[in-house]
Amino acid sequence: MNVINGNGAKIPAIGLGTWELRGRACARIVEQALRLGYRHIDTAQAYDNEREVGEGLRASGVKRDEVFVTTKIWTTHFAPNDLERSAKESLAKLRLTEVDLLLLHWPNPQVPLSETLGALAHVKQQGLARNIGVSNFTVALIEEAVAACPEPLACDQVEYHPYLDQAKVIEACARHGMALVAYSPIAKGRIKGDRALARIGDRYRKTAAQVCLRWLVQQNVSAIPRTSRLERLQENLNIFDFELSEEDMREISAMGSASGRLTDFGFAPKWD
Ligand code: 1BO
Repeated sequence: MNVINGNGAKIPAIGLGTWELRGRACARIVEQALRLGYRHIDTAQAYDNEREVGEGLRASGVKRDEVFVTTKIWTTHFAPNDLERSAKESLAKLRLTEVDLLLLHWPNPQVPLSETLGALAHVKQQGLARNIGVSNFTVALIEEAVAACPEPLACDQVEYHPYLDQAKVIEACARHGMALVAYSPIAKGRIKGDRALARIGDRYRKTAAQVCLRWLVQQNVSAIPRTSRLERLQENLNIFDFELSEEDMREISAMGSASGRLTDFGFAPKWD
């Protein structure tokens, strides 16, 4: 599988997102994904499924060091001592000795960012996370984080799909050697009915969702589509045997705007 490099972290280009997957269904889809060839699983404390992600990982029989596992610390655990304690709690739930990537899930202006990043770096220095990074950070927050963090940041994980223009965040990540990881990469399923993407896909015998994922990967973005269906798992993985033309890439990029965001909360930062 292709990998995306984020300050030395080798992040598989396609991963399984697990937001809103719970219980047995979550464990089963993680197991199936790994059996199909996925090598990147994304979870978070807030998803309430770290235990099941760990179960799926063990049930798959795939060796631990072949899988890239990401989890994220929730914002209420950003005070330094609490961050370390809650990272250990995540590892206990996953039944892992370390994760491949540990992220701050959302910015939290209530706790000084430098203190939170110091604690995150310390977790890495103890060997509990191979890489660290951030999620839902704007350009200004990326700049602040890079300046304050004693360790390199591997990525910013943000919502990104053809309907949302993220050019500024992509540029900031590239400037600092960070990867961009895209959540909701097929816009919560809306891409599947997109006629322009389906028309492009016809030329390559690919679906609209495959065109969309390919468009992300060709920009050096890692994408973590979520699905609970086996046939979709396979579809989302079959994007490495074709290449979109520059014209197709441009046409898809032109679909994005600032108003295409699907995930927003009262506690979100002021987006770029
Ligand atoms: C609250 C979850 C957003 C995507 O990780």
